[in-house]
Amino acid sequence: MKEAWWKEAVVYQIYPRSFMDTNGDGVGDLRGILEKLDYLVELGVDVVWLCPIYPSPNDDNGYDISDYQGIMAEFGTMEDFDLLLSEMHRRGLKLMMDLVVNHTSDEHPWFQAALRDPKGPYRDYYFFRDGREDDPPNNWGSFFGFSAWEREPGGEQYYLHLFTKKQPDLNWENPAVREEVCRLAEFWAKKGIDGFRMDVINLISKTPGLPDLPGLKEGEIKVPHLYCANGPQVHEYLRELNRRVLTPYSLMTVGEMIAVDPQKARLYTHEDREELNMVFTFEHMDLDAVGGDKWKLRPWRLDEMKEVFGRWQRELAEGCWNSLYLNNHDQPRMVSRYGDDGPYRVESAKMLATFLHTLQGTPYIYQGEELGMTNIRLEHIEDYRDVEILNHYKEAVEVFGQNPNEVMEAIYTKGRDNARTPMQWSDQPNAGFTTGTPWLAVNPNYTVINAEAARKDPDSIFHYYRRLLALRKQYKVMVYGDYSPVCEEHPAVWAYLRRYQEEALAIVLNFFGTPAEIQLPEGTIPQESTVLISNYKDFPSPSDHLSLRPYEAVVYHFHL
Ligand code: ISL
Ligand code: CA
Repeated sequence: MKEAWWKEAVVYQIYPRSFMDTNGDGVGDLRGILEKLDYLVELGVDVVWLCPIYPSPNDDNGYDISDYQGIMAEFGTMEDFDLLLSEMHRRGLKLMMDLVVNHTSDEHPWFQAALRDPKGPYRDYYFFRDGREDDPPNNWGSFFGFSAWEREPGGEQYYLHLFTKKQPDLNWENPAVREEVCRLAEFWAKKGIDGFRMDVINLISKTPGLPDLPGLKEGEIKVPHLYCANGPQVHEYLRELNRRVLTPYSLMTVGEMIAVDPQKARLYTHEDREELNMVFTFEHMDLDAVGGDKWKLRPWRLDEMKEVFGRWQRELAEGCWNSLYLNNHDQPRMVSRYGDDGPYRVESAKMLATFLHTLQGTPYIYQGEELGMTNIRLEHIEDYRDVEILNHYKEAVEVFGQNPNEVMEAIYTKGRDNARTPMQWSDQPNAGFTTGTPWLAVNPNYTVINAEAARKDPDSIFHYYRRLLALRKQYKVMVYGDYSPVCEEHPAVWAYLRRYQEEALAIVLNFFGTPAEIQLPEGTIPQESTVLISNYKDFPSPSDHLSLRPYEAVVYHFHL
């Protein structure tokens, strides 16, 4: 096992729009992040990943970029950015920027030039194709509903957009596009940033010819994973970027990847291949969806979670590395989804934290997770801001005639705005996030769930995270240890061992709100073990037979 700083790091993800507003316009900003750096230091994280902060029409909140080398006016200026970066470095924090280069905004000068001049050099930066009669060029659907093709304004052709129609896909087959990407990545690298989180980066190589998906009915459309994910040239493109920018500037990288399994992830992350450090998988995120359709709800199952995590832990153990997350700006709140956001909110949030921070990989904390922030239910569809939610509602209700109440239920469970409500800093109006009107509703539970209260309470989820992060610094086994499950078939308890050099951990987690008993093989947890952390005031002493309370989590440590 090769040791590396980014394997030992814990990353904190900031959604700048919702983090902290300092000028009362209801939108978070860079000065707000600056104000809260000491909070992050107190928590003990090492790296901050900033969701996009570049100029953007905000059709998809910054994931539609119109200038890759500027700062969104709402968020501040380049001076603010430079100050933020140097203040981060002064505190020992590293900065990871979001690199969104599968697509640009339709308001990006490249796309505007492509529209203006169909014969000019920018046309081939994108995918423009003729339609078929009155239909789009093929049967591909966008990730956000409706066709992946839009007729160009005032022109004859269609352009491809795997996300919203304001996010035209870049054509990476064009060497000029790859050149631009290297240049803009290098612009930030030269400023001294420490890494990139790469948005849907395995979609950059499309199957040549953009063929129709097989097996669809006349007029039917579908997201074309088969022809847009892990395409023929993706590794070549990533290696080029790695050779020219990532390695020369020693950047930490994580690629967000739709439709990867561990075998594919090995190709992206193996240390000898010089592509990326790690990927964000979706396999565990898909376990409460029917057929990969996030809006078709089904309950997640512990056995399936164990199977997915176990497989990733095992398959990436040699020469590769995992990222570990249970929520982000695209996913519902972890405590609402996998724990209990009612009576056992605190216990279950701590249990889930224990889980993530005791697996092999680099953990990612999404803002507010350390407070146990929860999902939200807003009464009217008009109260929502996320383009994915709004498009889905429109398509589901208007095109497919689904029952609006059922559609709203799915939005309450899965919608991205669950994660995007403003950070809850205090019990002051608007949770201390803004003195103005927040761009998205604040969760009314801020009076109880907020950073100020959490910092004062030694038993809070916040302080539990601090302890977990401190333990990772102290015990290498927590970072590098291998993963071996124990009693994998247990219906309620997730138990596993980690071993590294002379040290071992035994982790036992009750994933449900009812008491659970577990009989471990003899000697699994030796008598002389000590407890590193647990989420109740007392804990079961080392034994092969454990009785666990609801959502109880215990980490035992012993020497081999
Ligand atoms: O949000 C999702 C879960 O349903 C996905 O469909 C999501 O769009 C996918 O995870 C890709 O996400 C990334 O790229 C999108 C952007 O909207 C997301 O915020 C970003 O994380 C397009 O840039
Ligand atoms: Ca602001």
